[in-house]
Amino acid sequence: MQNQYQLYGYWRSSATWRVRIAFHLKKIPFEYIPVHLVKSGGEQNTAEYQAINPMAQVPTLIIQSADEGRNSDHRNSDELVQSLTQSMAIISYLDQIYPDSPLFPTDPFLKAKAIAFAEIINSGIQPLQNLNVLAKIESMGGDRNLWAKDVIHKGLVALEALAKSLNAQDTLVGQISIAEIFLIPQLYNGRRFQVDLSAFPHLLRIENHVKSMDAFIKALPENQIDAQI
Ligand SMILES: N[C@@H](CCC(=O)N[C@@H](CS)C(=O)NCC(=O)O)C(=O)O
Repeated sequence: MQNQYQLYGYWRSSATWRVRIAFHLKKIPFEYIPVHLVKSGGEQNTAEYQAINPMAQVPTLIIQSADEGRNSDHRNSDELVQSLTQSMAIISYLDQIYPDSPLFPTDPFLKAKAIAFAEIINSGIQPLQNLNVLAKIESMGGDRNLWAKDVIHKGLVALEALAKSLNAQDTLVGQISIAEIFLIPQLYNGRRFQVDLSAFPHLLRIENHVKSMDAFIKALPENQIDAQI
């Protein structure tokens, strides 16, 4: 089976960034297709894009496979074209298809802790500071930057407590996992919204450990073809 991957994303999207890290950790080739989230009201809001992602969000992964016999979104002769949304689902898929460099610990308890850590970000922080939420806060007369700073700070407090409880050293659970994949983009957003990160020594130690790794460098926003620095 020969898979070809197209990743629809945006350079500064933290959810896309997670998937880029996973691709690079696993050394899987992929094509990156920029979706500009801001220009002209946001390309994610076009009918064409919403046909592949009805939530009007990035990332979306398109999988072109020469394999036969699977459910597909549509079929071109002997080629299957499938799509996936949600960074956690995409990363979990890649991890099962490419089991080298596993991104989930095998120990059930540590696996659950790594997922909990990632989910604090995935469901407890990022959705509250997403672009469309900040625009809504602003349209209701609120201060978008203060709001984002507050929700990120609250989540990072919980992440630091979780890391401390595991006596985390260079990684959360003793290996690179979804915990680091979700953490690094969230710390970037913390800095963007002026959260004081000095109160989170365990998180900074983990960041310091992974930030010089090739996969994490390649996945950085500023290293993407659509980066606007
Ligand atoms: N839970 C989703 C989150 C996706 C998401 O929120 N994407 C943001 C960028 S990080 C987005 O596309 N925002 C567009 C908008 O708010 O209009 C995932 O992990 O893939």
